[in-house]
Amino acid sequence: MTQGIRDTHNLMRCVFCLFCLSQSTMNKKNQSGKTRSKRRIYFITPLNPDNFWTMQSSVKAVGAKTLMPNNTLATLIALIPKDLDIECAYCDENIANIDFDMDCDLVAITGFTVHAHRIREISGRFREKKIPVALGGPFATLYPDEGKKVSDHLFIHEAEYTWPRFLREWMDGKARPLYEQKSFIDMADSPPPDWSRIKGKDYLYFSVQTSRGCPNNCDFCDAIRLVGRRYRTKRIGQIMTEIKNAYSAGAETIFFSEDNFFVKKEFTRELLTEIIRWNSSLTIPVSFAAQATIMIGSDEEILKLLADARFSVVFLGVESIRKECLAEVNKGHLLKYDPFHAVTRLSRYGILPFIGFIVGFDNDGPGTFAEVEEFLNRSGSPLASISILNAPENTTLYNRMKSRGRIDENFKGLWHLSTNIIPVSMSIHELLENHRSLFRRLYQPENFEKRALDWLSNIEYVSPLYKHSRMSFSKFFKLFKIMNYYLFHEPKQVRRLFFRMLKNSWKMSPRLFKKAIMVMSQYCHYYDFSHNDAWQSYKKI
Ligand code: B12
Ligand code: SF4
Repeated sequence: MTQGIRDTHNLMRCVFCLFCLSQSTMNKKNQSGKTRSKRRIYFITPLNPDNFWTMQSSVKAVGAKTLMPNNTLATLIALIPKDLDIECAYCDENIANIDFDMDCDLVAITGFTVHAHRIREISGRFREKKIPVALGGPFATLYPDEGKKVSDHLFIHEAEYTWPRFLREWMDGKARPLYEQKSFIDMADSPPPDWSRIKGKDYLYFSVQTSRGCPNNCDFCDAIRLVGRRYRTKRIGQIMTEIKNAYSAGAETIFFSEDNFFVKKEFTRELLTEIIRWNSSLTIPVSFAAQATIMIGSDEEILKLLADARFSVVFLGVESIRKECLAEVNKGHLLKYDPFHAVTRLSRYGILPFIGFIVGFDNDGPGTFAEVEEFLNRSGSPLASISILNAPENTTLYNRMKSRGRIDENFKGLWHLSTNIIPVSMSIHELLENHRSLFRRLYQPENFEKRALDWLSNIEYVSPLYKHSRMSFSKFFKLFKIMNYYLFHEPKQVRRLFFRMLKNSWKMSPRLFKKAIMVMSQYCHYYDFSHNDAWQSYKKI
């Protein structure tokens, strides 16, 4: 389906929605005294603070507004029982301003710890107007005492069962202040997200969640407190429906929204086989991205399936190349895999390893930064995210650091700029300075260029399944926009690098040209982030 047709489809859906909203059957008085036919819930995703993960430059370069739409709210909307007279208003604050005068009966907010400040502000504004607030998500679940203060209805853990129950009670005027899901839900009961309120072209990626839970137990991780250690998957048919829905809503790249995509081989193999069947039949296929541990690099069969399914990027949690660092935080499960092999194998299949490193372990030292740089150069890895070890509250790491008097009670959740751990292997100043200068060195145009060309020349397999696929008009337009971005937003040396990369990749092979564009669409984010103002204020965080 072309972007144009998809847009028309979305527009028709919007018009249809407005028509529905205007139908007045049983008019009720709402809290503001106005007359409306149905109860209205205003769903809000708070603004992301400026941080590495907003990938703002890559987003801007392709003309989108933010990285990806919120899976959570789209899931909550899909969970509204059809027999209840409820209508929805929706705001992703990363796309549009919140309408604080919205005529609504309830505000539903989601958010991570990084959103805590904004959640407080938004909730305060609506509660001042006597509009009740429902709050759920990682912040609400991990900090319930804080959550209670800023909401009227707090949701702890997953809400597939509690949200519909709440809605019925709320309609009957019997809603309670606390809804807690005590056991993990069956993923078969999580419905496909309802994307009808978003515009595909506002987003760089779409998200589809295939599983929850991770069997590992890393000391610094709060994901397992949210979703548990039992790996629970959706059914393959369910996932394929979600993928197809995302495609119809305008997705060009789908990001699998789970902490660890590769846990059970049988499941991953079956899912990838289905994706290949579907994607290779499309004239304009989609690309995929996911997060996984380096275990994925140990399986040649899965790597080929990933390439055939059209995975362009895998966020690969290497974390550290010092074994003692991994052991220190209970990441022993990674010790049996060689990160160098994982990275280079992924690259051989033309999949960009977007490597996740963490620095600031007790077993790190001033030499760590050069080791990371050497690893990336040697493995020909163009892109890596380097974060600083943090100890989120109530994790094993937090408790350990706390008992040693090494916690600076100021957890901001911005792992790329600050830490709440008082380091032992170097001073905090040394850690932050070394981290920052490593980031800068890595993304200097000439250093990046060498790694990027190495990565391209290491590619051995490009799936033949998409030989006859077409580039959509929208993709073509994006290429034009990326070019525009480099021409008008980047300094001369970066601009020149862009054109050199296009020329050199074309010379290597026209098939590598598209890969070079993909890498370059990401690089601008890394370059800009390493020169971003956020770093200027990191000492104050
Ligand atoms: C996809 C994802 C991302 C995407 C962003 C997706 C987006 N647009 O929101 C990317 C890759 C960009 C990302 C970035 C980051 N992420 Co992230 N991410 C995830 C991931 C893997 C899945 C989230 C998801 O889609 N869930 C699917 C939905 C359906 O589930 P849910 O949100 O939990 O919602 C359910 C319930 O919580 C509840 N619920 C939620 N909200 C509400 C609201 C109401 C009113 C109700 C009733 C119920 C309810 O109902 C839902 C259905 O059960 C989670 C891991 C995880 N296991 O959850 C981490 C996770 C949420 N991320 C995390 C972190 C730390 C980050 C970063 C800060 C990373 C960093 N270190 O710098 C950045 C911040 C980005 C930013 N927003 O600025 C942490 C959050 C921990 C915390 N204490 O807040 C998690 C848990 C991962 C972890 N390892 O700890 N992330
Ligand atoms: S592998 Fe990732 S999601 Fe799993 S426990 Fe470790 S940090 Fe958390």
